[in-house]
Amino acid sequence: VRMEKELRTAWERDELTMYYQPVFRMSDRQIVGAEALLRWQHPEYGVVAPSVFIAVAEETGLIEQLGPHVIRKACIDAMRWRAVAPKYTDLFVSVNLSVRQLRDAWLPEQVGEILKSTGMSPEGLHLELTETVVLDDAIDSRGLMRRLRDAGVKLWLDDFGTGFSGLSHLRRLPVDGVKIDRTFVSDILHDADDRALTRAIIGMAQSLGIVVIAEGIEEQGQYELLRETGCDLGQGYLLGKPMDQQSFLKLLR
Ligand code: G
Ligand code: G
Ligand code: MN
Ligand code: NA
Repeated sequence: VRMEKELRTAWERDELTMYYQPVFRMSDRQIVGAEALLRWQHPEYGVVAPSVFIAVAEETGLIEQLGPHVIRKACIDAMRWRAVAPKYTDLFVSVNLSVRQLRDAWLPEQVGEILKSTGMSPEGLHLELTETVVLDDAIDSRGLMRRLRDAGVKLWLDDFGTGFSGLSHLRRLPVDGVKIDRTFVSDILHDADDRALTRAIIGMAQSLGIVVIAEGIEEQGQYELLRETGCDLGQGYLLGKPMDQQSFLKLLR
């Protein structure tokens, strides 16, 4: 209850900040975008992880206000990255969406309004959904996903492989890309099964014509193996940790 109250005022008190983790093109290691990751800098508890407060925000319905705030802020920040240099004019920003947000039938309209008012190009906004969201029967997720794509934004399937329900359902989902979960990436050099699964995901994505992103790349060897296997994009501590807007702008410069 206390956290709920505090979370309610956290946004107004500027305690919630957006961190950005750069996403790289594997072939030439150029930055092509960044994932927005929310942080709560609490005056007493210190940094509260999103795994804790996003759950609270979902249970209390606060996410319905917080969600659009996050998308808007991400678009505003991305417009600033794009102004840094000509080679960055197409940088994308990706935002994580929770289950509850996808239950909100107004989401596509809200997203449309945010794009218009911030001037962000639709294809520069990527939304990350998890398999559990997509497979939730209580939501018309496919209908919502189609409406979002009609607005021009890109949809990514996050944490792919964890809710493993077979690669085949990927074919039926209206998504533009998949993110290979970092639990597979972390053992890719030592575990033949994880390597095989990663290869299968990449092969499947290629045949469907969708983008593959590997997350959690921590070692040079993992990077090279993924690049050789045909993975398009990557992120991870090896390449860049989540950082605040100021630091991200500095990195781009
Ligand atoms: O870096 P990290 O600890 O921030 O992220 C932990 C989890 O919190 C990830 O699963 C990430 O998807 C989620 N997360 C981070 N920011 C947001 C956000 O703005 N909205 C939602 N729904 N989830 C987020
Ligand atoms: O669920 P989602 O994929 O949105 O969560 C991203 C999470 O992964 C964030 O908590 C982010 O801080 C974390 N992360 C990003 N890169 C790495 C990495 O290289 N190693 C580890 N262990 N975590 C990472
Ligand atoms: Mn994510
Ligand atoms: Na993920």
